Amino acid sequence: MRVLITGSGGQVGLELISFLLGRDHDVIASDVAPKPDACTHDVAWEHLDVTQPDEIREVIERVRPGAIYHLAAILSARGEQIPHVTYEINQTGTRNMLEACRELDVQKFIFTSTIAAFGPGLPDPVPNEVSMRPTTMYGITKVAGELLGEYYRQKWGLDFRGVRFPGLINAGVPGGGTSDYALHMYTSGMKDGRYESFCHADTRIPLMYMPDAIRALVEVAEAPREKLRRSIYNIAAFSPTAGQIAESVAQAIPGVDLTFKSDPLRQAILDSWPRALDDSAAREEWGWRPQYDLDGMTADMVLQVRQMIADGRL
Ligand code: AKB
Repeated sequence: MRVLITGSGGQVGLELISFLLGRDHDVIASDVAPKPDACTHDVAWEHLDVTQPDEIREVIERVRPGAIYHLAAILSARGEQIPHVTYEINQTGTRNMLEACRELDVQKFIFTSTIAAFGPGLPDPVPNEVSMRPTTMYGITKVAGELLGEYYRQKWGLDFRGVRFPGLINAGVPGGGTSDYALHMYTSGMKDGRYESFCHADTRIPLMYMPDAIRALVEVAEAPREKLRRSIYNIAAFSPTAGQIAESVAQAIPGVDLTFKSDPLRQAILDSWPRALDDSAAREEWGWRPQYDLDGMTADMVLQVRQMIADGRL
């Protein structure tokens, strides 16, 4: 099946392209930005601004995807700097994409939601279905995207499905998230020998290594519809404190200097998110299982980041 990916140049998009091409999918990448050097694949790359309905229709009519992975979004920390732009891209952009699918008869829409869609004061771990009252523009637009997609599914039969990602870690350049402190402990820790996290050492949020996240997204996309009793699934891997991540990194990179200095704005965002997610629905309905724990991720990250530094990519 031909798949169209929006927001292909981001942290998730570049990894999703590699994964899908490796499985012989017919992939059309798209982004508002040109193909970045980090994308070394020979993949079709369309200019696509999700705030522009005419442009969306033109691309979809031409490439005729059977499914769309909708990744285009501004993340939480960046989103608080530019909330109005975030609303346009995340909220209006998602509506535009869903509407184009309805008009042009695209069958399947895969949505990436997030732990940021939840708000404070919830049970630990947070169940799949719970009252969602996020405090960031990013979180608000992701809840709205979940609800809107569900509406298109019920009213017009669009096969809408997706996952709520934890904070994602990979050997790459992050894009404005509040969970990025975890990634920087590895990348800056190895490149510069030090990193000061912008949160307290006891900050704890759900995290996941990117290979698990990409596999989850493709597994939910390809699960038989009759197995799915809902549209959006919590997925979980591990929930270490920031201090525990620092310990894991320090064991793998002796001498690295990892310190903590909380930034009030980003700390407040992190404190509003779940400590852990209950992913039993994903496990039961489509067999989700993470493969990486914290130390497994650290072992692989160290190899990946070392290679990036050696190649001059970091
Ligand atoms: C962010 O930090 O905004 C994202 C997320 C948790 O969705 N990584």
